[in-house]
Amino acid sequence: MKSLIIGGAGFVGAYLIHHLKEDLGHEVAVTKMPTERISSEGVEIFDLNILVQEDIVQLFRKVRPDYIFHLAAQSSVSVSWKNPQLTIDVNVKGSVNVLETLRQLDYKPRVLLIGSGEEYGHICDGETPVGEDNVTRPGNIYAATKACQNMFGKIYADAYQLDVMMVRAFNHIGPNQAPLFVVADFCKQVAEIEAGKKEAVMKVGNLSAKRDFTDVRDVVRAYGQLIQQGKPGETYNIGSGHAIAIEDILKLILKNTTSDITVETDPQKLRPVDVPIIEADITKVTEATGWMPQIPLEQTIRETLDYWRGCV
Ligand code: A2R
Ligand code: GDD
Repeated sequence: MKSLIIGGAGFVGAYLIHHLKEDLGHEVAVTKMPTERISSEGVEIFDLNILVQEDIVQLFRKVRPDYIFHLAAQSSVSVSWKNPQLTIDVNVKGSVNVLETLRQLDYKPRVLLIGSGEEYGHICDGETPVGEDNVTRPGNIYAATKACQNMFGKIYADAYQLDVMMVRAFNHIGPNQAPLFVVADFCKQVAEIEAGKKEAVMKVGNLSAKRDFTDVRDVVRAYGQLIQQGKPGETYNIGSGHAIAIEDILKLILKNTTSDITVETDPQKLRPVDVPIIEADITKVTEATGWMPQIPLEQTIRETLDYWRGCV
């Protein structure tokens, strides 16, 4: 089997490359932005900006993958508030470029579009854990772009009989994630404090939000199963099924250090809107594939902290 990962130089890409090559024995091709580097051996690497549709057409004709994982995105909620245009360009126009290219092909790959648990947004009382058929009420620009991508995926799958499946991935974490995201951010700060490179003050944003965290290695296993067993036009939640307050995430991280750290809110880290809770109902993916997350949150946090201790 030949897999193509679009946007393979990011956080998830590295884990997905490893899973597809080592666990599933796939031949793997990946795309990266011209400015990025990928260190994986034994994969074909192509430069691709998904805003240039003609380049996607040429790439798909050349690689002819059986499976396509569309990971490329502006992936940060916080950046989406600061740069809505870029987020909309990459996440909406870029995804439509991919779908338009699929429509024109003379072969039919199976495709996974990576969306987000953020698409559900303002979840009402009684709606958690949230299932795929729940109304989506995006609460930020990133979430709205991913909800659009989901709708376009469904429209193209139905209208042109494309084998396109959509996932809504909830928060995924692990070593090597950019410190734009909460667990990597907090772990990096602890490592810097321990190394004497930062005063013992942890700068935080909104600690009351509850989010659903899964280890990135579990997430890529779900992608590997869904690309084979998912049903075209369907959406699947991927998460742990349990939301945890960011305050409790912070406590779990601080349990792993002997440094005496005080916690301070940084107003710059607060968002114009931060929905109170996002928690996944994962029944559908479990029934479709048998997938369940396996790696405990405490282990992921320990390994992420150790990763940052090795970096600072
Ligand atoms: O922005 P960069 O230079 O870091 O590159 C990112 C890449 N990307 C693009 N690729 C092709 N054409 C574009 N116009 C374009 N803009 C950005 O997509 C990066 O290498 C990759 C996304 O990786 P990360 O930001 O590390 O996201 P992560 O955590 O791997 O998430 C994968 C997917 C995304 O669709 C998220 O929205 C979703 O899972 O949660
Ligand atoms: N980044 C960050 N930094 N977030 C903080 C901080 C901080 O210092 N303090 C509190 N938070 C809160 C945020 O306000 C949010 O409620 C929560 O921690 C998680 O924030 P992020 O880790 O930045 O992730 P996200 O939920 O906005 O988005 C991630 O998960 C989505 C799926 O739910 C990303 O991985 C998206 O790409 C993904 O789609």
